[in-house]
Amino acid sequence: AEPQTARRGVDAATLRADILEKLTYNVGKNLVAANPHDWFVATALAVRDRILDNWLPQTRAAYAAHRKQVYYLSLEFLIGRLLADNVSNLEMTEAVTEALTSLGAEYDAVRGQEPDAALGNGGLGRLAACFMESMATLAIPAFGYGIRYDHGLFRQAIVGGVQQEYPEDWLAFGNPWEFARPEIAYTIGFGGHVAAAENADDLGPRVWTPAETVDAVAYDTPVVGWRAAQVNTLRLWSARSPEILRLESFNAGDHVGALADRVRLEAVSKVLYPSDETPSGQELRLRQEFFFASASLQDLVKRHLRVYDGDIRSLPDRVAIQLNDTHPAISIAELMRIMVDLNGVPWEEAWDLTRRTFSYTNHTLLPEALETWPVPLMERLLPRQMQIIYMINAIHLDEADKAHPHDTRLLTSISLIEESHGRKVRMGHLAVVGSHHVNGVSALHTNLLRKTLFSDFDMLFPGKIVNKTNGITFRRWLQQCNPRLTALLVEAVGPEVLDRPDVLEKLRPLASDASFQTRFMAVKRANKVSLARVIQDRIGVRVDPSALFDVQIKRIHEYKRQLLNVLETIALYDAIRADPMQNWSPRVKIFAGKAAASYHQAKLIIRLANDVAKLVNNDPVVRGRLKVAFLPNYNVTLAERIIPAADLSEQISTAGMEASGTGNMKLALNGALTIGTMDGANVEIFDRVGADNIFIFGLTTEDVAERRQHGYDAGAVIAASPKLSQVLEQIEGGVFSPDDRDRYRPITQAMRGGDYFLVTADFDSYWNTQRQVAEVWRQPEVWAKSAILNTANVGWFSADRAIAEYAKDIWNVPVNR
Ligand code: DL6
Repeated sequence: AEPQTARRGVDAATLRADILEKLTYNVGKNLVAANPHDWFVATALAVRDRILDNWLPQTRAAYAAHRKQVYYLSLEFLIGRLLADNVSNLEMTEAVTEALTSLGAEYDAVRGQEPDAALGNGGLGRLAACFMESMATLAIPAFGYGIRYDHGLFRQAIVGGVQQEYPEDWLAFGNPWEFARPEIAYTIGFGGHVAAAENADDLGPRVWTPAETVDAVAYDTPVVGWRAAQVNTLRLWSARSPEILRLESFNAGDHVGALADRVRLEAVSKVLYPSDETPSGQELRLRQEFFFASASLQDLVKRHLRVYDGDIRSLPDRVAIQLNDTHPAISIAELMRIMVDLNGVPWEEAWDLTRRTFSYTNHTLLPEALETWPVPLMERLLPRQMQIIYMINAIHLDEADKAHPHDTRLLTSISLIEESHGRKVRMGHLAVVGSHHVNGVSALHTNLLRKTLFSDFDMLFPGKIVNKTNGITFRRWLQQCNPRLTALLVEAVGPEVLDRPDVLEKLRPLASDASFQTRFMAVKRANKVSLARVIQDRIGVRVDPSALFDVQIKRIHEYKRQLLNVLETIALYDAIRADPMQNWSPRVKIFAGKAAASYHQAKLIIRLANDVAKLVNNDPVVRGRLKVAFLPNYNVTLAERIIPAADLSEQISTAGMEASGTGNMKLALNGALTIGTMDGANVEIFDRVGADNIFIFGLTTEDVAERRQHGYDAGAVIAASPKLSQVLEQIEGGVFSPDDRDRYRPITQAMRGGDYFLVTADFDSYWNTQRQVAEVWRQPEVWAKSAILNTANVGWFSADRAIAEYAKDIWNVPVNR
């Protein structure tokens, strides 16, 4: 047996000694010189030692016991800060707090020093982070694989109402959680040519000689499950040029040229989501996808061959690979190459093994988000993978043709190659064909997948498309972000609630209990006071914590319809000004979110929200009744401040367009009532909290389809709505942009034109429902009861439930809880 190292103590005194030691010997500072960031690093390193005590033996034990491994491939992991996550999951919060206090430091301040790791854009990336934590909690041996971007999602500043993007620099002061593994590196090829071995048939192996290569180097971050159930690994790849510099050029005086190749090759892991609007940006994106897919597959296949004595045929029994969206879908062709070309597996068998190994999650029906790659680009950059895709497609179409002869419509629809607007590879189709299961992320979304986007595949492969409604980790989105509510819940229903979300249901009878209502709303009030301070500090707007906090926090996108909310804000402003003495429910409209740098319409919506805020917040007539706050630089950390303080959760997307949403779950869990359309997971939230505890409005998915099909007449709808007409006229008249009347013309033109997102169609319904919200807000007991019932009824949206479903229905791995 291997000698065991002594496990580190987790009491405050031992931690104190260790933090001091780390400060001295790792950070190189003493007590006098230490700044708050030094304390963060020293604390993180001391905590990391405790993680290692579990991580190394558990990882080894999983291999030794031949437990099936899950590999979660994702181009995004929106991790946020890790200190509180790790400390809390190791159950060391009190000890760390005490240790730091005894050293004259404060835990909250130390936590505040950690950069927010934003290796993702939004819901998809945050889901990946929640799922990693849940897999560790359920003791499923798992690796997350992604890219270690030097620069994550841009930092957003709002200057004069306008979004400005600045590079984010999370690694500037190092990253105490990760372990660089320069010895774990794989060669990733691009371009070049392909040669057939002698006598090889169409399906036989080929020899690919890439034109250039870059190395993928591993950086490992441990992922700690709740109560340290298991520690898994997030392995992120960083690009390293095989050649450090061209010494010859350097010595000849060409200092920049000597480094040029290196800079170009290493650009692969520089930035999250480079713009894909220019041809070069697009190529870089494809390089990123192949880079991390190939590195991850080489790594996991190597591990598999080592653990299972070189038996690649057992891969599907021992390994489940989940493709998070189509970004890693090229893995399907790459695994085929690894099997056929590098391991001598015959094509048919390799294809069977591949399909039994992969499964794919679809996160969107939006056409612009469905990845396709121009065939010429693929042929140039990934020539062997493209040959494999052609072959997969030929066999796939042949089989379909045999089952459904003479159906050219079907063949065109299911082909991996789109032929109509320049030939393109459809990555979604590759993912469907190469996976044993495909899942949508809410019941509605999955039904739409089956009925629309993938209807022909659903017919060809019945049962392949399944639903796995998203979930969120309650450790971060309740226990850590809302300690006040967590303490109240533990007191009310018992500490089991920390392990079993269904225990939340015990709150139901307390929902009508006056004294519990008072305590629940006192927690909410305290959280609102904290948020009011954040708002004051960040944007200098004073808000009253007794007002209704009406929150819309998410990426800015036309389909998410922040615009609808802004238009309603203007209408409310008009109504208050017209009759200030009416019994208005004071309200604070809180917005936060980033728009893609090149998405002009979304950036214009941000500007409008800020222009409206400027006018409203400075108008004495509406003082005490309405405030508008746009909080800049929305990220995981800011979400953790806003969500516990929200009264109303805005989930108002055009029906059929939001695949699921997960912010809706976080807000409901923290006692916010939802105002929303019947879209994404709102439908399932409605089912669970009940019609009395949610505000539903607007067109249904069917209504939306019908309007779009038969031509929607926005003009007539606007004309029939005096409120909406007035709002649009005000915007057009320059009320919110006196210096530039035309500023918002693209927005009003979109409204008066086709209004694809049907903002105008839903306006009156939304307005009326907001008045119902105000009516309920005026009855504090009714509101409190609903808020409690929201928390009580959304335990099902735990990521543990979602992961348990994936484990049972898709991955075929046991869960340990
Ligand atoms: O499944 C996670 C998340 C959903 O909750 C959102 O509704 C959905 O919009 C988002 N999808 C994407 C897809 N983008 N691309 N590609 O981010 O996924």
